[in-house]
Amino acid sequence: MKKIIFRFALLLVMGMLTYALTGCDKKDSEAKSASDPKVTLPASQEKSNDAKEEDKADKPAKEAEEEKTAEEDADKEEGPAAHYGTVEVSEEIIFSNNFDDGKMDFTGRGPAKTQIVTDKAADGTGSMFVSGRTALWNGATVDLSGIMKINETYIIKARVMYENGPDSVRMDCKLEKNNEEYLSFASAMANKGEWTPISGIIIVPEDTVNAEVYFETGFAAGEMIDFYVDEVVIYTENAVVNRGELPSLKDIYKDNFSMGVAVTNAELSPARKELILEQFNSMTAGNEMKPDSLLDYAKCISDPKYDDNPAVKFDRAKLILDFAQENGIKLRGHTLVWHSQTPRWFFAEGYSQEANAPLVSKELMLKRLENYIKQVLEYTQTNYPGLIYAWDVVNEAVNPSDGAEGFLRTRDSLWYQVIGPEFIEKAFEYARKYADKDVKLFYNDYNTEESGRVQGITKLAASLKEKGLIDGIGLQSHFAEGSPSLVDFEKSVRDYGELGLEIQITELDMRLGENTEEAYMRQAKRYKRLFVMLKNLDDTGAANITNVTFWGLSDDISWLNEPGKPSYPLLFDKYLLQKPAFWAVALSPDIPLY
Ligand code: 9MR
Repeated sequence: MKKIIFRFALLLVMGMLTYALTGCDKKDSEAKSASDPKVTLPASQEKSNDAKEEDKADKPAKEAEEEKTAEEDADKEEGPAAHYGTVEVSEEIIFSNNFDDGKMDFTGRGPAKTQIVTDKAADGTGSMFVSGRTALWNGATVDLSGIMKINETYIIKARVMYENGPDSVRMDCKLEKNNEEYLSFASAMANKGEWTPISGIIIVPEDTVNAEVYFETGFAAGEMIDFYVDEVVIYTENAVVNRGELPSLKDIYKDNFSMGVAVTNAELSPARKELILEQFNSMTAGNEMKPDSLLDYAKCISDPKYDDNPAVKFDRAKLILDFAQENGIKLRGHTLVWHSQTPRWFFAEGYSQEANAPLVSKELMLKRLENYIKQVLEYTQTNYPGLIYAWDVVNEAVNPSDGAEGFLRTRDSLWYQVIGPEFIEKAFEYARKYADKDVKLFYNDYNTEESGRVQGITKLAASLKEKGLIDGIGLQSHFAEGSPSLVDFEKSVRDYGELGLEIQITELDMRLGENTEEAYMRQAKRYKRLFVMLKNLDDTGAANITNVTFWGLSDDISWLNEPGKPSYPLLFDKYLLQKPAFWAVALSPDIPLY
């Protein structure tokens, strides 16, 4: 199975049309500071279609006509927007069962029974009938251990149907990964008596021991209905991508800020590495340098000498640290002190993992804090000198809705509960003490444009600055299509900029509810407005923006994706093909601001 996708041909035309209809004059409060700077694009993209039309106006009609025909021919071959790239996808089926030829790969789960029937079929002559269920989890299962591979992405398609029971029922397909834990693979609402398509996608997690794929009904069922399954196919996609010649984001913004991307170990495939190195000059570990990755539990409990001097390990971070070092790409360190992704046992007496184990004294926790920071910085600075240029020393410590003094996060922060509000200053003090002199220390937070957070963060950062403990503020910038307002965002960046600290956009993404070409274009325009604004703020000195980091490389791997509900927030799609959002960030004239 092979198909070639010429991407965004239609979309480019739509974009130009929108531009022609609305231009840049459209009244929208976000337009205020935005201009549309021209950047140098590869020769094939140097001129907008408008400019090409103007050129033609000067030529004799026949010549222009011949040229137009030649262009149309080229378009037929490559697609009108060839610079959006192509992808050739081949599918490899790893499992299929259509129940037409007597082959039955499924067995019953629990007391359920599976059998082939020939009086019902979504297609062909047979289907699988699942009956005798006494619990929701009873259903039909097939063992694909050894066939489904860890970290590989699989797509499932099947048809399901039931005849007796409620008017509609949620049908689920799941992957059991280690004899007890399971993940959603596909889900669909089926109406009584109708064959319903069910499809989904899964990346097999690293801790998978066995891979059992099974069908069952969801809670909506109410009763243990019998059901039919047919036309089951599970496959992987291999894509040969031709992105064409892309401008490099790190070059486009070299006079303003470095361009970064967050990656996790699972994402460091050869194709991804190549794209990262082409486009970015800064990286952040998405998870591998957080306390829950670096703390070495086994060692911590192995000897009382670790009680105030927690042991750390870098085996999970190594892949990213090595890749960055070998390729001369700098790292943002993320993150030393955070209420989340820091195990409770780190705060507990004797590093106990008991749920209610008593927490240590403030004095002991301050020692653990200092020594943790000391070791993380010493290890990275010794083994990877000069690699980490900035650290998020404290992450998300402000939370106005907790109602505490200084707008600090209290309710879910063991740092606050064990040490009190001074944990923040202490963390910066220790980081300053052990960090090499060029390493920049950042306070990092989300929803940073909200007025309460602006107040809380400004107050905190101003006080740290007075003591010489902070160099910058990290604005995570997890955006949606409609929020935050770019007016509010710009105002907050100006406010933070006035503190005279560096500003970094540390976790940028923009979630979408759908992947239609219209939605991609709306996203692209908003990305463009944002980048025009950021460049302008930096050019005019309103804020010293030193880095912009995307929280992920491609849409298929994002913290925003939920099972069955992808989010499409980034610059590249699942094939690593550039989206309109990429051209927007590259400031291509093909993407209008509105
Ligand atoms: O991207 C990270 C995701 O893989 C983790 O599951 C999640 C757990 O909290 O953390 C994500 O990264 C977060 C970052 O460290 C801090 N700001 C919010 C990010 C998105 O949740």
